[in-house]
Amino acid sequence: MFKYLVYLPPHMGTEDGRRILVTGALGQIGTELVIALRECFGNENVISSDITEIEPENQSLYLVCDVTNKAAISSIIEEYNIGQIYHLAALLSATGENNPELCYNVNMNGLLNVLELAKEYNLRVFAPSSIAVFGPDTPSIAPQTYPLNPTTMYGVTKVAGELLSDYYHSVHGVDVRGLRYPGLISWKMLPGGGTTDYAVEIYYDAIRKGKYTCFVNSETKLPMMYIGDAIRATLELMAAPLGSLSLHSNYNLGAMCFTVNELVNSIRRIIPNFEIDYEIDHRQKYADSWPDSIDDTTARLDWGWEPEFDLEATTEIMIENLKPKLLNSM
Ligand code: NAD
Ligand code: AKB
Repeated sequence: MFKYLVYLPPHMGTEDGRRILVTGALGQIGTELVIALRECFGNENVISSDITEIEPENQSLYLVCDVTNKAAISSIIEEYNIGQIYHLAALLSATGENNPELCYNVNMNGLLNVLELAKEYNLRVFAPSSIAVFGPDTPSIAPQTYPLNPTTMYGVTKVAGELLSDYYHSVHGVDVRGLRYPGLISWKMLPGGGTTDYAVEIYYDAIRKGKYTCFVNSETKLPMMYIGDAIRATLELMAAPLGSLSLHSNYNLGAMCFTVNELVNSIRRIIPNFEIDYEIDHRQKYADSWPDSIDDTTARLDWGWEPEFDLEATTEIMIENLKPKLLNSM
């Protein structure tokens, strides 16, 4: 059971009776966040949206919405009486570096549209950031406050997104909150084109083939988190009283950090014959520009953040859930 339910009883509806819109809801986080939000606030109160058309049988409370189209978001807000947006639509680091212009357009103009509409319709907003805000000059344990000099377009949009969100909070009073998520590990949906994707793909290939070819080297160490912790952190931050927050859009959020080698060893405890080899590509450079670990003291002090899943627990959950899913589909 998620801890946030302690102070968010299920199916209570939202505080102001207006609905929640999730953008980018078909992605790695959205897939699980929509389920959790519906558990908390009731199915009918959570509208999921993304840029893709989906099968008719899955269309209930799903809308196609391109976040670069402000009028499209606006008409959903009006028609469905929206009071909060969890704004997940984005291009991640690897996809973003393949198409930096599109990355800038979706990540910046999408957020600007959401914040402008939040000002107009008095909406609360969750707008996630990332460990990708940090650059190669950051110490290996990234402090909460440090000069942000990212070297990817994705990182540039995340830094600018934090600043833009803080601007809308301080100048227009918009209640916008965000977390610097680490790389997220989940089994319901594959990640959508990031650098930390190896930490998910490895479990899929360990189960399907007993072998994984990794695109970053064995000593690559990054901050990571199991999706259950990330979803709970999101809901806990959004439930925290505004007055308790010393930051808004840029909370460092940590859980665990490990090298690829350590990840391989944790998988070998369950799949002893698991093999790994390496074909390093451009994503090594992005990984090397990010910190090994992240100091999340401010999140712990302000709203009581505490992670639950370590590497061993994550590996157990991943293999336990992926095994039936993958082996049944082979
Ligand atoms: P994802 O790539 O899995 O999902 C993003 C979704 O956005 C996709 O379903 C995609 O179709 C959609 N999208 C793309 N362009 C769109 C547009 N123009 N309009 C509407 N939808 C569009 O990403 P995710 O992992 O779910 O990430 C969600 C948020 O969390 C992003 O802001 C990301 O930067 C942040 N984040 C994720 C991670 C992670 O490891 N997953 C880590 C740090 C931060
Ligand atoms: C990526 O690798 O791009 C994301 C992130 C850490 O923001 N998973």
